[in-house]
Amino acid sequence: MSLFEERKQQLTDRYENLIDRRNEKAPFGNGVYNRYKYPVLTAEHAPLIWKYDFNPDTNPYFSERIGVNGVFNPGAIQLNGKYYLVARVEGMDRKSFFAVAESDNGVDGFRFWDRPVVLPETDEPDTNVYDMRVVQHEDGWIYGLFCTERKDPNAPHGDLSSAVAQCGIARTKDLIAWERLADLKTPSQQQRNVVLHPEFVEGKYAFYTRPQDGFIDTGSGGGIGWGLSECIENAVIDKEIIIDERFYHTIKEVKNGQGPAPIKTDRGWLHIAHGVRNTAAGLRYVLYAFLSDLEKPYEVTHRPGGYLIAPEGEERVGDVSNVVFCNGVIATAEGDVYIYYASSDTRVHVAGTSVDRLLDYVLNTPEDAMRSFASVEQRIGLIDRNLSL
Ligand code: M1P
Repeated sequence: MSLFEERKQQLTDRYENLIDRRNEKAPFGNGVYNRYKYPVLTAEHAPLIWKYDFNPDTNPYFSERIGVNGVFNPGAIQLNGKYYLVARVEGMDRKSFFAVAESDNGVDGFRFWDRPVVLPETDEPDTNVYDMRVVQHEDGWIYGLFCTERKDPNAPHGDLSSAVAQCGIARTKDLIAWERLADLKTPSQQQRNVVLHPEFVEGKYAFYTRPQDGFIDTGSGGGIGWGLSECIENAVIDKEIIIDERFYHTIKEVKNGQGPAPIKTDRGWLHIAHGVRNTAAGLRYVLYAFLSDLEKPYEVTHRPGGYLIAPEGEERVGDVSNVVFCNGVIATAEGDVYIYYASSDTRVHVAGTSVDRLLDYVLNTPEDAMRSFASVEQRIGLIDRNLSL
């Protein structure tokens, strides 16, 4: 057997074993959710035909030609009983693109479709696109809202890092053919983590936003915002309000952002978001949850204190360490919930829970007490109630 054939066979076997590997719930858990043992998507899940030239004449060593660096931050949707992740795939050239991976059960067997998403550009080409929030809107379209990043045209000469982030919008019926719409316009200089609410509010398209002054720093951007637009084809938000503020000495002191579109429940809209604080070792990203009013999704009714998911074990290490990030969740008709979260901008994991368990969490977890003394009082209250049983 030639070197080409031998390597091709070995790599194909390894790839198929990875895709076929069954996942299993990690033991214990905290009662709110269960992590699964294996990541559901990694760079190794990228199909070999994306990376290798399969022609022995032009690739006698069966060498990788166009590598993949990471697979993370996927949007998620269930269609016709199948589970789809629209993942952020980052090539070794640092460019991200979107690709759809499909699974029968939502926890393992995710296999990428042969071709990545071909996302049309606007008149102003994107340098980089990432973090798509996929939402089935009541208007009948599936929308993908994502960050489009371009070099800052006003950056001083020699500054090659300043960039402008805005919200790109595309829509599809089948995750295959995507129509690109105009980028969202808002009062803020920059936007990231923009999410479309699945229903009209006051007859308008409703958006969760994250205004920010700079590309990395939110600056005066106060937290998760909210705004309405008359139309989606040329969406414009004239008035942006902050509905979930970031706060001193909390898990969302430096910045925060809406995760996926919220889940509709009979008690309100269930949100998963990320919060960021600074440390001597750099930024730390965790996930948190909150509940908002059914009729007025911009009014937060319950804010459990602290985080829902923080990076653990191997999740803590990667290209951007100490990060968990979620922009994809699937709530099934049976009430099961799959939270797809990426760790350290490198790989994708799943945690399983249910609408009931998440509601129990948001309704019964006390709010952040904001001070050590009050926090001890909160905990002693719990201890005393337990000791008196
Ligand atoms: O590197 C961590 C995350 O940083 C950004 O999120 P945010 O704008 O909230 O800081 C995004 O680039 C995200 O993709 C990334 O995971």
